Amino acid sequence: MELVERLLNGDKRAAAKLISLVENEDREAAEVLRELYQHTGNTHIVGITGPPGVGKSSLVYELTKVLRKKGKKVGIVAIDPTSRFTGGAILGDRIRMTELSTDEGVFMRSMGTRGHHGGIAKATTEAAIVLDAMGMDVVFVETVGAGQSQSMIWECVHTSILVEMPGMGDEIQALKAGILEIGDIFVVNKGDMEGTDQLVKELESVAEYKAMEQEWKPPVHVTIATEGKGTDEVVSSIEDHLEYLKESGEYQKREEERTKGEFTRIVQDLLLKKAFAGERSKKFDQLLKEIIEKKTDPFTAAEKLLEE
Ligand SMILES: Nc1nc2c(ncn2[C@@H]2O[C@H](COP(=O)(O)OP(=O)(O)OP(=O)(O)O)[C@@H](O)[C@H]2O)c(=O)[nH]1
Ligand SMILES: [Mg+2]
Repeated sequence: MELVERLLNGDKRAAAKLISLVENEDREAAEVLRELYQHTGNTHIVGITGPPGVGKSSLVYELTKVLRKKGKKVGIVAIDPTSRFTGGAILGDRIRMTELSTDEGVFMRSMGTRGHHGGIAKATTEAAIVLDAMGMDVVFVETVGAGQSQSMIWECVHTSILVEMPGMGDEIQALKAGILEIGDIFVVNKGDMEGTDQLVKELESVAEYKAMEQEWKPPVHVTIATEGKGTDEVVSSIEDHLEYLKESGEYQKREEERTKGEFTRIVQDLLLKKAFAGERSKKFDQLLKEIIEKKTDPFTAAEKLLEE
């Protein structure tokens, strides 16, 4: 396929087109991903998550600038769990996108998930395949952290960065309450705001706690993304983390987990498609009617649907 050829040569327009195909679940998409898969495995996938408005996009923009100075090629995917055309922050993203879009070594893209089940994981994985095949050294995946979706992203990346800002006490409570597995690097952005020191202390205690269970102790960084402050240090930690992953054998483990998640999702997708394909879609409607009329229950009906 010509598009694939062009992508493998680093053509950004081809990348944009291919991601659209994938995003729209175009018929060609599966074929494209199949072809690209063998060209993947060289990208460092870095997830950036945190509450709305903490400065994730601003931070990614600055981190990208630092990486570009080091000669690294960077892919950026902002994944919006709801509608990607709403909200003021998107406008900001757009402006930055135009600034970066003239750089041949940067590819930036927003993706919607249309509320699909597992949409974030799917979008992340598929965009990463395209950008990896394209030869990007680092791919940032920005997602808004909100409970479930926040933890899902960790399964699809090598390194995860949790961004917080001062004055978000509830978030830390949530961290302490049990989502401790997330975050290889902690960033307190908006370090120009009051409450920074307190938040750093709290995150450091979370990091200490994590260090009791694992070899890697998450570093805590303070940044002011809007002024490009503290971003060199974050980039160093991103590089350190990759080195740690590779030296400890953890990289291989994460790749296996990532692959397992990906494979599982593809099988689920396929099963779901099959459940609704052809004659089955009629059978589905018929069974649904029976469930509604209380002639059967959804558990029995589901088994019946997938029987043959
Ligand atoms: N004071 C201050 N403001 C910042 C800093 N970083 C970002 N901002 C501002 O915070 C607002 C949100 O920044 P974004 O980078 O869009 O934040 P985001 O986390 O990507 O937001 P969503 O994608 O909507 O969740 C913008 O108005 C930024 O200019 C900072 O370090 N200090
Ligand atoms: Mg953003």
